[in-house]
Amino acid sequence: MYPIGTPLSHFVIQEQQRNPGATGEFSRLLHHMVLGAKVVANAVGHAGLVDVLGETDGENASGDVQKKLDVYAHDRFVDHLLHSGLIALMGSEEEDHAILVPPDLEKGRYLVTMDPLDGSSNIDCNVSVGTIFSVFDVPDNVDLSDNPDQLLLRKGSDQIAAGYVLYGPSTILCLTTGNGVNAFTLDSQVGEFFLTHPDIRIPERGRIYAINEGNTSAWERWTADYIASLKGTDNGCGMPYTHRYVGSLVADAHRTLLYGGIFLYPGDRNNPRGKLRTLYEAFPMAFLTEQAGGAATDGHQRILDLTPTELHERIPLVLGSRLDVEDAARFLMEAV
Ligand code: P6P
Repeated sequence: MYPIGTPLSHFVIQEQQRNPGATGEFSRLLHHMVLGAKVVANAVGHAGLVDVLGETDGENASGDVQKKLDVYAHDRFVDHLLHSGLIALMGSEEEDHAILVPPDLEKGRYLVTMDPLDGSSNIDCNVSVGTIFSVFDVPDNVDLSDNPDQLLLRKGSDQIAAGYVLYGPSTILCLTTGNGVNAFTLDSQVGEFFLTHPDIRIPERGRIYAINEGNTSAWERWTADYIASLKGTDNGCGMPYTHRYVGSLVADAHRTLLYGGIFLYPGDRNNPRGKLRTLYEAFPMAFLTEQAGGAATDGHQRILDLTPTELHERIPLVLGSRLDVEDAARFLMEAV
């Protein structure tokens, strides 16, 4: 375990040295991702002062109205990552199709999928928002120009790294490369992230549940019964859970990772596939949660065992403390 205060740059190099075959390319990729995060953190922090609030007249592939900061964040991350010379292809919530590396830029071996700014409905009222990303190795012997969207449709367990940046009271980068989860806090005066949450382990059970109660009337029976159990004493804690819901996946997932409990965005009668996207929301959050000792399913199956069939596919998401996710699964199985 690394000592609190370890600079991210030291952590990345020392992790690289732990992997004999490491070429240093992933370390360089992370550097470009982190540079994008610092630039976006600065913009988010000044959103009220410069003209990046409000909506554009565009929509993304999922039909969400694009906020100016959505597009700004997308443009910054795409620019920094494509100029790294380490990218084969990118996928973004803000782009209908795979993003190809322009012919004048060097290509690399990594696929990056991301939600450049998640929670954008919260931006204009100064509630925490975040960036979510996954990294995959490009498969061998593929023609990147041959159906690039299809190349991004990887299995969740193929991720080699995943992380999020939470733009909140402080800016926190939470990262896994498959050897546990570590979180770093940005010292904006120094311009560097420093380790503040080494080796995060999610409690085996928590006492907080997060779900949009506004969807109660559309919930499937199992969801209604499970949530009702959390409000009473007939549950794993023997007492009522607390409800917390930010409406920004990164904020809700970060709290769940640190405090334990469960986050649910299940399918319901209005939206059988729920709302969250498989590739750049569920996959990275599932990888991080499992690496911290928790669990993540679509209600039935382990998220990381799944492979999306289209770039912006939606999926129900249940993630958090292992025992809480198991309890929810029992309600679902009993309802089948
Ligand atoms: P609802 C934000 O728009 C987002 O994509 C996630 O960050 C968040 O978990 C979810 O949607 C909130 O959706 O329907 O509860 O507002």
